[in-house]
Amino acid sequence: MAEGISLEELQLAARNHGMPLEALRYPVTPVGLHYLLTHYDVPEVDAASWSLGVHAERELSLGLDELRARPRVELTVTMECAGNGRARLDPRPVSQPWLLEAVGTARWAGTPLRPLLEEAGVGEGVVEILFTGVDRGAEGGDEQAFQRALPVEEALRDEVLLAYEMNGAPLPPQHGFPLRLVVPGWYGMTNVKWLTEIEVLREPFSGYQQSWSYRIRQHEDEEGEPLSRMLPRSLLVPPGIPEFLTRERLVPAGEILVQGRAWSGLAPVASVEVSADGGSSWAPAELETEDGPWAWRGWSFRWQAEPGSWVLCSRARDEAGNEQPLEPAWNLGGYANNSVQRVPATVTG
Ligand SMILES: Nc1nc2c(c(=O)[nH]1)N[C@H]1C(S)=C(S)[C@@H](COP(=O)(O)O)O[C@H]1N2
Ligand SMILES: [Mo]
Repeated sequence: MAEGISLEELQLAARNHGMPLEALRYPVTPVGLHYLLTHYDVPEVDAASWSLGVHAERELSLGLDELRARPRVELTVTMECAGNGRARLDPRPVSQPWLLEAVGTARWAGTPLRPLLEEAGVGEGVVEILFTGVDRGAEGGDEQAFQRALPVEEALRDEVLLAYEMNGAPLPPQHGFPLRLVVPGWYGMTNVKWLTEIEVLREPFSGYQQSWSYRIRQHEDEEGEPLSRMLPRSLLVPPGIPEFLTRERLVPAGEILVQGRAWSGLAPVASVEVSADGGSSWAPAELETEDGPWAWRGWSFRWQAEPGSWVLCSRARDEAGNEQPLEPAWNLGGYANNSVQRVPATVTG
């Protein structure tokens, strides 16, 4: 039997909240319901004295007004923490103990990164672009700023944004005010909040969040594979009403419209299937129209709920043929557990 959640994990969980699954109803997650993950503290940033430094062939420094005066792009983007699903692994990797709710979709507005990098001149031999946040903390025994690098060809993709607005308002403090990176399709850690420096690198970045964290590996002495794009996942709005403590569902018998959303950072969602018997038998759900290539896709399923005990599940497959597994694959950091959601429900006659 897995060990209980420690007070240290609870301390992280109380700071970094998830999106309640009933908020899957909204195609764009209201800001306060979007999940939140901050490794250190939410920093205090004074927009008037803040600037973005770009260190490439040329050195640029831009204030918020200068960034806002550049071409503006809006994108609906689903973001999921790479640790989503971690708390279900056994043994449980000790970190933020997400169950399933570390996801949200926002309407991000900002200016594309690529023209700015081109103006600064990326130069020969550059392999990665490094992004540094204002926030600092200690992790793995070292004091550091939150930093992540992207391969240069990924950083130059058209959809990568320097975002200053979320859902039509300036970024709130907890989501990265005044500026954050948004890399559609990639797991959450890529989207550096409170962004203040961008730097070209001729060697791969070896900082903590790159060479130690966010890698799939079985042992500490293994280099492992870096995490990048979100694996396919589908979640459903738990139907009926919850029992307070267990959150198991009580559902009246009859036709129930089960609704959910599905996404994959690897390819468009191709199909979603639903099971009411814990994954023994599956039937196709109906897909809604999509809101661009980077947003989750709504789906629905008409369930003829008969009295008894059921376990509702849904699973997504993407156009590249990636499908959610029924059982999780364990790794040291507890990343990318996209195994299917299980929602126990009692149907009453
Ligand atoms: N500067 C900075 N950026 C950060 C983080 C952080 O702690 N500091 N957390 C990352 C992680 S792990 C995730 S999952 C996302 C969460 O974004 P959100 O809190 O806006 O949902 O931000 C990423 N960007
Ligand atoms: Mo994350």
